[in-house]
Amino acid sequence: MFCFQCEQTAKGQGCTLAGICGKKAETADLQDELIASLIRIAATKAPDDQTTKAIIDGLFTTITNANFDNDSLREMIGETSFDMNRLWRENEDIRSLKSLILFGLKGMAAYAHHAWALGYKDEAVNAFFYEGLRALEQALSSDELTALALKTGEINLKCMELLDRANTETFGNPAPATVTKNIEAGPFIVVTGHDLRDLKLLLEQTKNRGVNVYTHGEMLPAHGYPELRKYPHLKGNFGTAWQNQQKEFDNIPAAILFTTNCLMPVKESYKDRVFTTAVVRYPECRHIGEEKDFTPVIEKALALGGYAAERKMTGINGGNTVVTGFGHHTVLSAAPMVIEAVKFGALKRIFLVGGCDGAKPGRNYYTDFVKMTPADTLVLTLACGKYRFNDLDLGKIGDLPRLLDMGQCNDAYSAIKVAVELAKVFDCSVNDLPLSIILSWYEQKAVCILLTLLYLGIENIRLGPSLPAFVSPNVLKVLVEKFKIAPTTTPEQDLKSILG
Ligand code: SF4
Ligand code: SF3
Repeated sequence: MFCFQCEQTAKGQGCTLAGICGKKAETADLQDELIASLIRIAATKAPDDQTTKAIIDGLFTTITNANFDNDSLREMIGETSFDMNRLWRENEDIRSLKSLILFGLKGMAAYAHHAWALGYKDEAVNAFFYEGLRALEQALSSDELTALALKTGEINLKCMELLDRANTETFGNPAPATVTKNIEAGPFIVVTGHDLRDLKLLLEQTKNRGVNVYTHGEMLPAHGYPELRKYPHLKGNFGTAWQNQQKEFDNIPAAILFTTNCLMPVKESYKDRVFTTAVVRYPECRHIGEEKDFTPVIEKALALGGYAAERKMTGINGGNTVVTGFGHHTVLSAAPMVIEAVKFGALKRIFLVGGCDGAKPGRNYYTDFVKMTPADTLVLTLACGKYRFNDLDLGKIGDLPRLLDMGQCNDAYSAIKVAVELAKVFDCSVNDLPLSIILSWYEQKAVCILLTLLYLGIENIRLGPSLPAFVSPNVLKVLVEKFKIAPTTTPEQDLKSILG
């Protein structure tokens, strides 16, 4: 096996014997074979809905922490004519650029999958899956591949916009919501991942069943959407970020439904209560198919019975509630206030501290960074990295909370929209705004988002906690020279250089 697609890759170089994520060598090889078969499909088949969906779901399946089940992978693999090892042994710059494209496609496939589930598709997005995959087996120059990597970012912007439209037209515009970390007595289901449609279906099916539903991880922003928050049995948010699940799910008296990554190797103490759906699979864990009949999940929750009494729970900093629901609609409606605050000096800078959380040490950077931001600054956040600090009370500027959770990783679209609108108001470019972007990356969705930011020409992004192993020294040189990307250092040093 060879895999270096995520941030926790072995020795910062590549997993070769087994994945640090728990992925076995055989699974990694099967995932590569699946990608090879998708490349062939892209090169030989005429695009139609069925083929496109197979490509999207195939790519999404190979994302970090989603599918550990060899049997299901074997079922998805078609004919191949390309060996992925050829790519892994390529000249390091070509390999680096093709990896950026492939991993970006994987991340984008996740977003296309969620939009598709709600009936939203986009021709340009769909066509690019074919174009991008075909490029992986073609002899292209560094310049051609760099252009294609940026095009991946361009198309991903369309894809995130599509998903934003799908989510907001289906579930309404998110509005601020204060969400409890406490768990009430009685049966409950914890639902995690990014798929809002799965949550909606589960909420419908648990109506009047005496089962409460709690979000986990990237499902937290669901509490902001009117068509989801209207269910009284959608109670609160369980636990913290994905990398703590083996501890937090240990012996949990509830059923857990995974709608997407990040799934960690499932421990015996809760294996019987983990359910997967869509592209997530784990050997021996029950899978809910496309009919989305969640009866087994509900029955499991009822049988386990939940806690006997209410459990007071907190986030990692001891806070008892978290706030979410600051999508572009809400933030832009507060724009006049933000503009006033900037003009009168009450607001000096906006930080976007967003991205994935992860298991490797060094991620306290993000907690410390947010804690150190001065009182006359705003902190926008999104994705699962926010669990490092989202239970902190940062106070307010006027009526606006200083910490604004914009949603899931795909809601990077919201952040981009807000930045572009502010730039218009101040009649400057996004790079001239008092805005600093501090990204944390872990898996491939962060890759497609980074490519989108680069496509938009956004400079001075700080990227951590470490740089991707698949970025070769020459490619890094381009990123640094052209986009002024910088690795994160220490919170003190980075804040000092940003604030001057
Ligand atoms: Fe290693 Fe990450 Fe690949 Fe897992 S997904 S095998 S940890 S690089
Ligand atoms: Fe998190 Fe896995 Fe990336 Fe959607 S859930 S951001 S890591």
